[in-house]
Amino acid sequence: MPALPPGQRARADFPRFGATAFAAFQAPISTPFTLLVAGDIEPISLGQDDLAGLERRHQVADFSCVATWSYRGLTWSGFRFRDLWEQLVQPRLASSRPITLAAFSGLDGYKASLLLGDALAADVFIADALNGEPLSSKHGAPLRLVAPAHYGYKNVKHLCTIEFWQAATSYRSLLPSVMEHPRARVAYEERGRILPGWVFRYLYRPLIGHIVRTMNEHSSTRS
Ligand SMILES: Nc1nc2c(c(=O)[nH]1)N[C@H]1C(S)=C(S)[C@@H](COP(=O)(O)O)O[C@H]1N2
Ligand SMILES: [Mo]
Repeated sequence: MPALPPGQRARADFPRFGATAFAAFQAPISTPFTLLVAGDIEPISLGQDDLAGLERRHQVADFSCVATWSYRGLTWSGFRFRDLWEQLVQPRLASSRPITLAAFSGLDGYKASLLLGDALAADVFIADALNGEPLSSKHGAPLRLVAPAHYGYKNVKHLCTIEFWQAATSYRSLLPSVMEHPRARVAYEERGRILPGWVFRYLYRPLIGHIVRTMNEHSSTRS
């Protein structure tokens, strides 16, 4: 197996992780979902049938959380974000001003953004299944963004809205801006802003145990 990206350490399990403010959130499972596409475009509401018109894809990828843990070899299934953009969004764009940013929101209120160019990479998925099973509440039901080249915090779970913005200034980060790097590429250790990437290793690593425990405490009734 290739070496892990800089500053990452392999974990033996794939924990539920994230912003502890949303730890109590329980995702709806097996209810029909809608994905709202909005921003500097005519809003579109996409249902299961609209996504089902896109080619289903599978990929195996490692997952790298900014807090320095990685879990290797997850098999995701779903749709390429690029296919959604090209087939369902781009044909409806009215303005000739280019979209530069895609902002993703989860049903729990979590948000993160990617530069549109980064989101159009072939390995950026809107996934609905993990390791052959429908996504669990723990790992992002009903849909989640999967962007393996970017830290976990860009991989929004419980995805319900995608906003396409012409200017990055339309997007306000939920995280303190020092914590949300515009690109957050794992290979370049773009963990956050202002401080060099490696500094965040030492700030985040001591928090992993507490975050995993907090998430687990809320997961006893969750699949
Ligand atoms: N909706 C939502 N998505 C989220 C988060 C969150 O708190 N809420 N946390 C992010 C972070 S920091 C990480 S590391 C991953 C964790 O994904 P996992 O719970 O499947 O391990 O989800 C990301 N996406
Ligand atoms: Mo993370």
